[in-house]
Amino acid sequence: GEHINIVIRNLRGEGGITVTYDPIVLNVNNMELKFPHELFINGKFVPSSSGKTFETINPATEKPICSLPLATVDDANKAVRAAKKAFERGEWKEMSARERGKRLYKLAELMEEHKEELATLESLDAGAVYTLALKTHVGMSIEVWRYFAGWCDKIQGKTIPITNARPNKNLCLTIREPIGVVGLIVPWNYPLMMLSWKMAACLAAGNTVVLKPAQVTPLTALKFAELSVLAGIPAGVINILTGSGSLIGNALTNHPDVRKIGFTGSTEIGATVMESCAKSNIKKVSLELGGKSPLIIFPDADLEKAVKQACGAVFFNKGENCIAAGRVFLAKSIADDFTQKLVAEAKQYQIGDPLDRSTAHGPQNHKAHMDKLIEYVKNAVRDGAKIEVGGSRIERTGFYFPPTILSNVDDENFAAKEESFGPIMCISTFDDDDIEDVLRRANDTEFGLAAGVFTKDASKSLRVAEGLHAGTVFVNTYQKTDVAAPFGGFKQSGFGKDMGEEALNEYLITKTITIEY
Ligand code: TAP
Repeated sequence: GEHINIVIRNLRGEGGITVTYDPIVLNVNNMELKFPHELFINGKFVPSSSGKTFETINPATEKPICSLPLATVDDANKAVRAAKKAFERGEWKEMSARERGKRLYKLAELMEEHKEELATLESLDAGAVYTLALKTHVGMSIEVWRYFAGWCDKIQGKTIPITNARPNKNLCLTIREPIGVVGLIVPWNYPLMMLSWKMAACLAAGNTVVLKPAQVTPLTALKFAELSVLAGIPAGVINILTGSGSLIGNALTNHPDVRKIGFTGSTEIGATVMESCAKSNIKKVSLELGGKSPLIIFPDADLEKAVKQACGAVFFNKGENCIAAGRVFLAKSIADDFTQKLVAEAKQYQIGDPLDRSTAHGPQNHKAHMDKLIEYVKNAVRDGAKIEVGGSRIERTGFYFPPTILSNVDDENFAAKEESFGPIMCISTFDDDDIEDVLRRANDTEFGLAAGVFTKDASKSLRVAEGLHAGTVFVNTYQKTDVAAPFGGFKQSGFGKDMGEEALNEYLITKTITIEY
C-alpha cells in the first residue's frame, strides 16, 4: 500500500516524468514487469472508497495475479466529476487540436516503447498468446492511437448555402464539438484493444472519459493509465474504474453528467445499457455487441487458402473474437474432404503456456467462460452435431479448451444460432449452386457483425457480399480489420462504428451557426 515514485524515460533516455503509485512488481517473461493496481481518478492512483478489493486470476495457472479495488458508486461519481471539470475548464479544453494530436502521438510512442510489458500483462491477465498480443492486442492498439492522433486537427465543419433573408444575407456554418464526459465500457477478449478502439476516437474528438474495463481483465488499462500521464494527458481527462459491471457500468450509464456511452459486450447487457441511457438523460450511445458471423465456402475457392483462413476465422485468439466465424457453410461437393482438412489443421495448433513463443493456442480467458464452452458442445451434440475434433477441457492446469470442430450442425441446432465466443467451429452444408438458399440461411440470425465468402468467381463474390446482411464482409480473406476501416454491426450486433473516420461521429455533435449580415 505504499506509493513510490516511478520515473519512466523513453528509449532515448529523455523525459523523466514521474508517476506515483504502489506498484506490483513481477519477474516474468524475461523482464521486470511493474504496473499499478488501483483506481485511476483525476490523474492519481487511489484505492476504492470502501477499501474493498477483488483478485484477478491468471487463466494459465489458475492463480491470482494481484488484488484490485472494487470501485464504489461514490468512486464513479468522483471520476465523473473529475472528467467533467477537465472537460469544462483547464488545459485539455484550452489546448489546440494540433497539440492534442501531439499528445496522442506521444501516447502511441510510449505504448510502442512499453509494448513488451503491455503484451506480457495481456498474456497473464487474459491468456492471450504473447506473440499474438504483441502483434494484435497491443500492435493494433498502437496503430489506432496513431491513426486518431492524425485526425485531431482535421475535424472540420462546413459552410452551407442557405436561403438569404433578403435584403440581408446569411452565412450558415457548422462546427463539430466534443460531447462532454463519455463513459466507455469494454469486454475481456481484447482488453487493451477495445479500450483503444474507443478511447482514441473519443479523445481525438476532445472529450473526457471514464472507462470501466471488464472485471476479469483490468491490468492493461491501468498500465495504459500510467503511460497517459507520461504522455502529458492532463489529469481528469482519462479515469479508470476497476470493479463490477452491474454496479460501476450501471453507475455510468445512469449518470446525469455522462453524455455518451460507448459499449462493447453482449447483446443482453447492451440492451440494458441502451435502456438506462434512454431513461437517465437521453445519452447518446453506441453498441458493439455479439455476433454469429457466417462464412461461406464455394467449391471454386482456393481451397488450400480457405482451409487455413477458415480455421483462423474461428480459432484466432482462442475464438474469443467478436467477428469469429460462428457458422461455416461448406458446399456439399467439397464438404467431406474439406472437413478432414480442417480437422488436420485444427490438430496442428500448438496448445500451451501463452508466454511460450511456440504456442498458438492459450487458455480461455476465465473459468466461467470455459465452463460455458463445455456446456455449448453438450447442447450442440444433444441437437445432432458430430464432434470431429476437440470438444472437452484439456486435462492440465489452466482453463484450456482445444480447437473444436462440430459437423452436421443443421439449422435447428442450438449451435447454429447461439454464439460460443470460443474455439468451436460449427459446420453446415449447402447445395453447390443454390446461392439464394445459402444466403437466406446465412442471414437467418439476429446478429449482423461480420460475414465471409470464398470463391474465385468475381461476380458470385460480389452478389454474395451484397446479399449478406453484416457490417463487415470479407471476400477471400477473413479477420482483416484495419484501424482506417469502419467496423460495427447490423441488427442486434448493435450500431455505431469503431475505427475509421466514421468512428469520430460517435464522439462528436454538430452545432449549426447562422449569421445574418
Ligand atoms: P458483457 O457481459 O456484456 O460485459 C461487457 C462489459 O459490460 C463488461 O465490462 C461488464 O462488466 C459490463 N457490464 C456488465 N453488466 C453491466 C451493466 N448492467 N451495465 C453496464 N455495464 C455492464 O460481455 P462479455 O461477456 O464481457 O463479453 C462477451 C460479449 O461481448 C460477446 O457476446 C461478444 O460478442 C461481445 N463482443 C463484441 C465485440 C464487438 S466489437 N462487437 C467485441 C468484443 C466482444 P463486468 O466485467 O464487471 O461484467
